Amino acid sequence: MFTEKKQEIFDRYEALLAKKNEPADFYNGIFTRYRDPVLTAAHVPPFWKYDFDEKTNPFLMERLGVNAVFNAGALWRDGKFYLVARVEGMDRKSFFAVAESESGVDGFRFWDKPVQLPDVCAEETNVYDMRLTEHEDGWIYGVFCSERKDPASSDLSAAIARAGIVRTKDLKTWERLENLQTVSPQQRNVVLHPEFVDGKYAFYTRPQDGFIETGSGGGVCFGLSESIEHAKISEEKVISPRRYHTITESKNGAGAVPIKTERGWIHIAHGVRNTAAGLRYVLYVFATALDDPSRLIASPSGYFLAPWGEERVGDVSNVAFSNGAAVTPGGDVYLYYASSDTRLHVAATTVEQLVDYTFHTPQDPLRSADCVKQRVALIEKNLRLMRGE
Ligand code: BGC
Ligand code: BMA
Repeated sequence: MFTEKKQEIFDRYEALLAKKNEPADFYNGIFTRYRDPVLTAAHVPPFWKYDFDEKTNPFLMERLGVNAVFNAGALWRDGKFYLVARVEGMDRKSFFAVAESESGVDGFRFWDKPVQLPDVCAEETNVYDMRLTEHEDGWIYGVFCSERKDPASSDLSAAIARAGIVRTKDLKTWERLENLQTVSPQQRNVVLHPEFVDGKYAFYTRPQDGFIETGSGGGVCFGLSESIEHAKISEEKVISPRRYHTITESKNGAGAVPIKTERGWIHIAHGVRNTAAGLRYVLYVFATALDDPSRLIASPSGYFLAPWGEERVGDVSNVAFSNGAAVTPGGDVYLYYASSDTRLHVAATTVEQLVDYTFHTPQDPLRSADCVKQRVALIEKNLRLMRGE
């Protein structure tokens, strides 16, 4: 019974990993969605959850369950796709784990053990959302959110979020550096730019006043640091502002490491609005200049990707979130996005399509009257074409 059950657990796990993924029944010309998520709690190796010793676990119970696998940093290297996913135990704590695949859309298998970051701070309670930056200095950096309880507050859910920084050459050995220092007391969604800017390390930040509320935080910012070992930014400039009655009204934050194209750096970020049903997270795109990555040069209107169908439902429903995209030398882009803080999906596109989307999607005119004018112009053009004029 024990042996059979154990065999069944492994068979089911191997069958899941062997399952081929297919494009979903969805079209927008911008990206291809895939039918199945690329990582879920079921992709976690059984030996991370069960105790396979019949003496200590006669009922073959899960002893350390996994709740969800989502928000992942991503990298393409030497023909393979690597994800550093956020794995969340049933105890609500998350940790990082590397999964690799040949195709980028299926077959993601976790390495035998999760990442064990150097434990440098007793107060650090939770870590999540690592962005992987292959920097021109030769290191792969992981910038993630390091969270602790706010000691100054009696509210049990009051926390302080900071940007933790680690580096590695092989995703196996990780060196922990000092947390990023900024003027703002809270930082989440910090991303390291892959190139030096004026000889300095450049970061995208998201200053905020409170743990959840951005308060005076104006949006996604850009800042420079002399050092990466003691990263410190004294000036943050807003590059993608939050705006009234748009998808970024409540907050926004950098997502994937910006993608370098001939037209500019393309950023895939997230925007949040508040609703009667809670926060709604969607992904949006903007571009900054190659000669000055802090200068906004394109801002396509509205969202790029929003939760769709079953993606809408999960632990934190109505959330699409991304902190990683893998770009191949041939210009294919695999954007990894999580739905509702529960599972990880892929959207496939190309650099060429992203450039077209970014630079040819009209901007948000910010008012209904102008939006309808914008749409009627498109309709009239199409009607003329359809009439053969
Ligand atoms: C959670 C994150 C969430 C953040 C803000 C953290 O405690 O782990 O998933 O983004 O709170 O709500
Ligand atoms: C955040 C992020 C994510 C999460 C999202 C929705 O602020 O940092 O970890 O996916 O909220 O809960």
